[in-house]
Amino acid sequence: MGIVKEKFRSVATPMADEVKNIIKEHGEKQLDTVTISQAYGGMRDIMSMVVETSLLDPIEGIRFRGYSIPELHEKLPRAEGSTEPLPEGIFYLMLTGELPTKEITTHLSTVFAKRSVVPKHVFDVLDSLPIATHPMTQFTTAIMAMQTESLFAKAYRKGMNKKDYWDYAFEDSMNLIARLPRVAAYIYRRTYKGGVHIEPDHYLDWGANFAHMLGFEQNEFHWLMHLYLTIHADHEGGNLSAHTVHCVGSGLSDPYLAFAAGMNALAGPLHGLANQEVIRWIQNMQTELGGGVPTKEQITDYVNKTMAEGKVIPGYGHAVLRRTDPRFTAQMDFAKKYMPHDELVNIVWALYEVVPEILGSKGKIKNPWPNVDAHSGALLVHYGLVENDFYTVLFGVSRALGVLAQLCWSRALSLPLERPKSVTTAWIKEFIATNKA
Ligand code: HAX
Repeated sequence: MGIVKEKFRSVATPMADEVKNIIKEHGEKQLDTVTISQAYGGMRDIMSMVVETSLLDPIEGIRFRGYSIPELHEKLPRAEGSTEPLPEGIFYLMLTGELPTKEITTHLSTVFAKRSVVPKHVFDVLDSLPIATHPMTQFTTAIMAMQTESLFAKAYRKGMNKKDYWDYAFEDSMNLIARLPRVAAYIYRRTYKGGVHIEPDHYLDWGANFAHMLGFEQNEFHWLMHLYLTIHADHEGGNLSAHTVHCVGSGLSDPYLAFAAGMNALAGPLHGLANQEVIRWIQNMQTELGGGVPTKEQITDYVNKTMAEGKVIPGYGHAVLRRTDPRFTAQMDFAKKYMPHDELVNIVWALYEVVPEILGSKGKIKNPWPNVDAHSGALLVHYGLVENDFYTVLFGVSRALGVLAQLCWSRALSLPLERPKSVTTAWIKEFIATNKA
């Protein structure tokens, strides 16, 4: 170990123990408006942001502008023949607060199609990356390359009135949403399909055209995309990707820069990358057990082994939710309708019967129930989208709908630069000592 690294290790290791003790002994002490444990603990439960698009209840789950997922399943317009809501509809709802008519979602599909041309240099930048580059890295790189198109940045440079921020944020957001499926499909085809690309079909809606450009033509897969792109769109403002977009956008970085930052956040395995991790974890379990749907005992052993190795069980747990994620249930309902006998789907269901009890018995995990990522991969594998490294890109395309709708609101409401207060551990120790005195 180099001398600087050794020095760092020698100060950081004991401090990690010291911090654990501070939290254990003084965690509930109030530091100004929050407790010591909240200041160290990822700011859980601190109500300090206003975000219009959706609201998360720990028990009920997400509501988009007041509507739960089952309600939206009923009320949002659908494509002809589809059983699932159109993602254009949830975007309109989050942006305006009102449920759209079918005419409005059709209008939005057309608007997105018209705005969907991606400049050639974005593809050139992608083509310059090694094929093995993770698709999320390709995705954020492409979004950054597209920033040359930002109307917000151009207008700011010319000298823009504050009152016009929302207008340019809106134009950039619409263009980004329109172009992301093309970019994501390009990444998929260059990475896994030998660079054989598929031209868009502008007669299709936004989600179905995305499925088409990926290379999936079955109606059922198009409907799955409608569902997938709708339910992944937003999860109130504090989740890591939404919060990152909000935070970066608050400095008036344009929507391309802010969204790319959020996508880097989504690429973390405790957040959006969990969807790829779930499938890998299940497939490793199957390899170890020699295939088939595992028994309750086998699942228990595999969960215990994973945790003994100091790893998390992907797809389980949540920072806010305290029950089964309704986004998990929505996907389960889809699977019951279209693929009840699929083996991987049945493994996901077997895990759902067993894992919460095991995690609950550990005593420290606040939410032992499955989240959105526990189910999504199995549905994609069923239709042949087996390249799990790509799954978080699908999530990212959907997440654009929520975070960019909110970015328009943030500029319309003139929300200021985000700048919370931080303190040091030395400051906290002094605070505790002074408080005792
Ligand atoms: N497996 C094993 N241990 C878990 C766990 C899981 N699924 N979930 C929580 N824990 C552990 C935590 O690591 C923590 O351990 P330490 O005290 O040793 O640090 C302890 O239980 C308490 O954690 P918590 O308060 O219950 O959960 P957090 O709010 O800190 O974390 C996470 C929430 C989602 C990050 C966590 O549950 C997790 O790591 N889950 C697995 C990864 C995952 O599925 N992420 C996707 C979440 C949904 C999402 O954002 N999708 O994009």
